[in-house]
Amino acid sequence: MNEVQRAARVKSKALELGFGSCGITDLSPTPHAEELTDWLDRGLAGTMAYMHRQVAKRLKPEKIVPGATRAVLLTRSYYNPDPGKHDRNRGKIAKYARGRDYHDALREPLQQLATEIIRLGGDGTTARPCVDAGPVPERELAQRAGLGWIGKNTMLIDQRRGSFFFIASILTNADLAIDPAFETDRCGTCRRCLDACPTDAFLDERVLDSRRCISYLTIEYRGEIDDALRDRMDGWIFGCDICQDVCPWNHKFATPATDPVLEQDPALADLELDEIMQLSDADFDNRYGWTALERPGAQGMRRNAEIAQSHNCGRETCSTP
Ligand code: B12
Ligand code: SF4
Ligand code: SF4
Repeated sequence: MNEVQRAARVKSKALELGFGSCGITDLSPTPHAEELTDWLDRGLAGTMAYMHRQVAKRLKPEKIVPGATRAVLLTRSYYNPDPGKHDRNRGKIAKYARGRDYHDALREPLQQLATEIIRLGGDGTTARPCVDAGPVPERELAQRAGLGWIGKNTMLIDQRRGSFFFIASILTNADLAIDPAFETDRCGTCRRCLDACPTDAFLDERVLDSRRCISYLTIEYRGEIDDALRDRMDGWIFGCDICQDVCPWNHKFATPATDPVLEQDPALADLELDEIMQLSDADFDNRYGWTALERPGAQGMRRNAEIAQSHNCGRETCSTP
């Protein structure tokens, strides 16, 4: 079997395992080193110290797994429409977090694909799966592997499916043919995402100040949130989907996922604020420990719920009645 045939087998196995798309690229240094180092130097990663620690590997992805020469990039949709009008006694949860934690859910299908790559590669083949854990520059490698372009909202967008999907990767030394990069920018003159962000977190097209992003504030940031931002958090208590919800590519092409691996619980689309504020740490863990809400934990979610309860932004773009 040659490298082209092996790559074709890997892709058909990926689709069989429920991934929405699969592309292959090499691990040469990023051509966007400046974007990453500028972003870090300007402090736009906020308190995410791991982004600073991982910089050498993100710039040179060949350093992540010794001997690896290829990255197999995969996407998996989690899109499900929101449940109608938002009730201001409830806090909104981003679509990706309305089910089992995706790090756990995707482990099994990724491991199965890694096993297939090892089988196809033969003796001495290694294959290490990763999803949003570790220094893999996932969006950039996915764009290089032909899976989509980087939108002005910094998301990887697939012209057939929009952007509501996870990206995962497998780094391997198997000899696999690589795909052409997706070079076209399909955002055109649109700037809906930039205009819709309630906290003005985009400093420019494709430049996000995490310190202003609701996703960062509700999930990653541990301290007190500035008054100026609290009033603009639009009822979100975990993550934020606004810059994807307004994107025409999602309007046209995002279709509900029917994936048993990422099955969603509609009750997790929004949570009663009073209830979150009253839950003990142990009750919170029992109820939500299996979801991505575990990252901010009970304490972080109580803080977020309290902010949502006092929410009164009055902005035109605010979707909370
Ligand atoms: C840190 C991080 C965050 C931070 C910072 C986000 C950011 N925009 O950088 C915070 C906490 C804010 C965040 C929020 C979210 N995140 Co996040 N996050 C990450 C993480 C761990 C690293 C991203 C990163 O490297 N940022 C640094 C900046 C500088 O990199 P970048 O914007 O990706 O830009 C790179 C390339 O795009 C390229 N580049 C820059 N300009 C250009 C221009 C062109 C033309 C090209 C080709 C390339 C290019 O160079 C950069 C350097 O590599 C990745 C997982 C991973 N391991 O990579 C997930 C990841 C990006 N997040 C993801 C998701 C789902 C989200 C949220 C939607 C969650 C939510 N609903 O709340 C939001 C979206 C907010 C947004 N608009 O980005 C998904 C994105 C899937 C997709 N379709 O793109 C990822 C890939 C996780 C995953 N495995 O699925 N996230
Ligand atoms: S996720 Fe929300 S807060 Fe963050 S950049 Fe997008 S619209 Fe702005
Ligand atoms: S909303 Fe418009 S500018 Fe933003 S990512 Fe989508 S197409 Fe691009």
